[in-house]
Amino acid sequence: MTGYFSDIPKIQYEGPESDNEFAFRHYNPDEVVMGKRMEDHLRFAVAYWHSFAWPGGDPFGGQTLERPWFGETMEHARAKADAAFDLFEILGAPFFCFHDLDVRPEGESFAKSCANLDAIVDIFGEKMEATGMKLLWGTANMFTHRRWMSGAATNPDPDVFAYAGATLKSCLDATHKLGGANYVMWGGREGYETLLNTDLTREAEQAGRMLLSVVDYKHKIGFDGPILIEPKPQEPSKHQYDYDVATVYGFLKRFGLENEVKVNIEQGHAILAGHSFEHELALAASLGIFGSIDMNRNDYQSGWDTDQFPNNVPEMALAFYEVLKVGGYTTGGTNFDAKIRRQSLDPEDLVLGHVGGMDACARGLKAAAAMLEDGGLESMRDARYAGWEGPEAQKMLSGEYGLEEMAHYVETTGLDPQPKSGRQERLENWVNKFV
Ligand code: XUL
Ligand code: CO
Repeated sequence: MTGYFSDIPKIQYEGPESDNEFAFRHYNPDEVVMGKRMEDHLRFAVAYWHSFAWPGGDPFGGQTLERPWFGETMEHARAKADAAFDLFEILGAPFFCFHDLDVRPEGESFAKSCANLDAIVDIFGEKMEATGMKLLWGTANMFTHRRWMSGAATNPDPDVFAYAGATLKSCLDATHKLGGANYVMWGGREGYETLLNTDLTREAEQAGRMLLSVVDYKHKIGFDGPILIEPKPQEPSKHQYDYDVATVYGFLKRFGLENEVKVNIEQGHAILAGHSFEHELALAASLGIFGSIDMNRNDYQSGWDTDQFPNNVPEMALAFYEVLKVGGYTTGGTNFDAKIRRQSLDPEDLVLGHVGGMDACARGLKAAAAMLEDGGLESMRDARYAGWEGPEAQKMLSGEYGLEEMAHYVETTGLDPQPKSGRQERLENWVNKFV
């Protein structure tokens, strides 16, 4: 331990009755849920940016947090890595995630920035070897520096497009070298502020071309994790192109990438897009593109991305219900793209934010497993669609019956369909038995 977290013990599972705030009450890594250890189900990851690089700013005020590793030198970056791996160890989270900019200082040139990243990657490699930590995903920050203000791949300036390609290459290389399980692309500036200066057609072609190049390069270097796109409707762009799961799927189909690229779904982004989290998860599962989760709660009133640690167990239960239904994560995991509040100044706050989030997810997972094992929801849903098993229904579905045949069927049988209850209250009460 380097000192920053040295007063904080390693968090252990003590069970629901424990009064120890530095203990898990529900997250018990070895407990078996539906045939799999909880740790292997949940695959928790700590996000480097919020926990180690975020200074506590909001749209109206700057830095509130003070950390000994804040600063733009390699020495600071090494101290940050030491503190980060201390936190990983305290939490016992098996994975972490990072952007290039979170972990290394920006150099005076692109080559210098790459050299800084390489040096940190070597340090990460040693620390991962020593601790058993794994990388859930790496990514490029192509939204903070002013060069990205008009987009990265969708920039009107081809030089920025080139710089984005070079940046993506360096971050894919770093992720590959560290054995990352996935590579994420979130395009915060891939969108626009005003249509008055924006050529939508060109920008979509550019985004598609860049994604094709990323997929080509991934195969070339033998990176076998999936590329994940993280949808978000807006912020910082007024309109972001990767609006939601449905929009991303349309984009992937357009460029023939629907079998190559999946999605990283963030709870808060789903809310901003006007969806429920479980809608986005269920849709991704249904389209065969579910990849991973950024598990941070959004404030329902604020209208912007508050990135809070999850603590709403019923919401977690419905989310993990979808995850379990699709067979669980493969390469994906539960990344806390979550930050403490800007008034939460102490090292304990950072630890307890994660502890609470991990416990909320564990409770959600256990409730979801109990719901699935009970099977009540699925049988009630199946019953609702049971009519589709009938011979005429099958002919309509297969296309054997077109509109004329349907008209003939209705006329000859004198059909008069009667509405049936959707039973929502009954279903909500059923869910409440488990949470
Ligand atoms: C921004 C966001 C990002 C991505 C990675 O809202 O969620 O942190 O997860 O770039
Ligand atoms: Co995110």
